[in-house]
Amino acid sequence: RRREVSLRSDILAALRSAGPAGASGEAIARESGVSRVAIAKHIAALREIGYVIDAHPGEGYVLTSAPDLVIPAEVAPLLRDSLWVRVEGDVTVGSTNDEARSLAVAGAAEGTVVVASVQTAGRGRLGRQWESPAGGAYLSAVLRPPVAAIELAPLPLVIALGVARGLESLGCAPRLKWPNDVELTSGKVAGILLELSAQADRVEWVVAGIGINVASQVDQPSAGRIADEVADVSASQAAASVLDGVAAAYIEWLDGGFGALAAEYAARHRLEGEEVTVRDLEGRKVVAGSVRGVDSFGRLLVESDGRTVAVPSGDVTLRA
Ligand code: BT5
Repeated sequence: RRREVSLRSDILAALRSAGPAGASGEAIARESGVSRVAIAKHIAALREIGYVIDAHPGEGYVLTSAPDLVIPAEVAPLLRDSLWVRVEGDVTVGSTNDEARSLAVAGAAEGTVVVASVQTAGRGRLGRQWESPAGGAYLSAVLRPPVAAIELAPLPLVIALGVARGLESLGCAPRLKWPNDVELTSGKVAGILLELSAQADRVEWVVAGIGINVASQVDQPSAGRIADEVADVSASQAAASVLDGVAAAYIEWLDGGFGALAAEYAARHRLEGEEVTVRDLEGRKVVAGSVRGVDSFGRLLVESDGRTVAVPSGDVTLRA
């Protein structure tokens, strides 16, 4: 399967570098060490998912147009960080988190990623729905942090910061809303869903799911998208940039704890000084007051009646 992904990305690279001159099936076959029949089979599969590949007798294959797909063959060659060891996925997937979870349970290594262009059953937290139309990037990464479950508390913030770094490398100016919302001026541009399995003293796996609105039209009043801020960002490039941002933030957190990232998180935190109400995930009010930052454990500091409360998790709303 991994061989298939790299073969398909080799074929796309050969077609792209040949341009209008075209690349012969024979030359591609020779270079990638497979048969011409295998190349023809992959060309047919690429056509099926929207690549327009002309075949000119005597000259070979010419790629005349390519869809902007978030598939392994497009994303894998763009990834820079060595954390990413394996890329799975397809044009359309139910939920990349479900796929990544199955891979994790089956023993997939840290750094395995599942990518998709469309999800038919994209999930948010607490059984909420994540709208996942074409034009977005849907990603789930298998992580195996060598820590106890209790140490995972700041991980949502670490992932959010990594997503923000990736978006910055694309030219966006993201803001963070504790704990793990990533916003642009137009609204929420990315959602993060962490799922995990742990023993008391040891985390077995974490699946970090990330949905990014690249150029997608989402039917949500509070949704933003990259295309409103930066022109001509491909969904596959957005996927790779975000994954590389996440890898770097994750490694820095493993090495230095959230303390090493706290200042960078704070600099992008848009709740600083705001009057907020924090509720737990069942909707019960935890505290209301003004935000005084995020501590080195990733807890939100809220000043209320002259004392400061450190909140480990919850949902924040701004008070009018
Ligand atoms: C999240 O949930 O923000 C986490 C979303 C994680 C999605 C990724 S995609 C890859 C991976 N595979 C999955 O199946 N999931 C992950 P939450 O904080 O509960 O926010 C969900 C709420 O955001 C919904 O109830 C809507 O109000 C809103 N929403 C839904 N789709 C949206 C979108 N595309 N953009 C912005 N907001 C959206």
